[in-house]
Amino acid sequence: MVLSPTDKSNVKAAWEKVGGHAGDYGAEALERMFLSFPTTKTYFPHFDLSHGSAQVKAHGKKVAAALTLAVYHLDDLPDTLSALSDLHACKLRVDPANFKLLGHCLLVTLARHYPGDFSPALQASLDKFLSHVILALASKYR
Ligand code: HEG
Repeated sequence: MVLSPTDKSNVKAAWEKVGGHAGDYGAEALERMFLSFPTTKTYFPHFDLSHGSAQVKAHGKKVAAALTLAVYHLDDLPDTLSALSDLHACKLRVDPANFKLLGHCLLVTLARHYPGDFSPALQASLDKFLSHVILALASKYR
């Protein structure tokens, strides 16, 4: 599975539209993940996970910043996300199955905020992008 030139331009255009909302959408995706897939909460025992939590907002910004970096390094994702993969694999010990759950929640969040843009073709491009990010994040697990 490779990102075609169309996928790349779809992803870049969508992320440009997200612009300064990236942190908020990251936090919304996290809230959706915690509510829809409660086992993911076990990795955040030290967080206040209630609606509007400052910790979730701050974490949403960090996740969004990593995704922004990824959008600018679409041809180089494993290297770009190598340290983050190492952190999740060796230190945080997050089961990589959880990455898909957050990816799903990110898609739902974008679909909700951009219903007019969210064509099946854009969904496919974003889904491919997130799959590549997830693959890169999982790379240090073996
Ligand atoms: Mg992870 C920390 C990105 C999925 C659990 N995550 C982080 C950090 C980033 C990040 C940028 C901060 C790293 C740092 O402080 O240097 N996470 C990230 C991405 C994705 C992801 C891009 C998937 C798209 N993370 C993820 C999932 C879980 C998880 C699915 C668990 C269900 N992340 C996790 C935890 C921390 C981070 C527990 C540490 C939080 C803290 O204590 O501040």
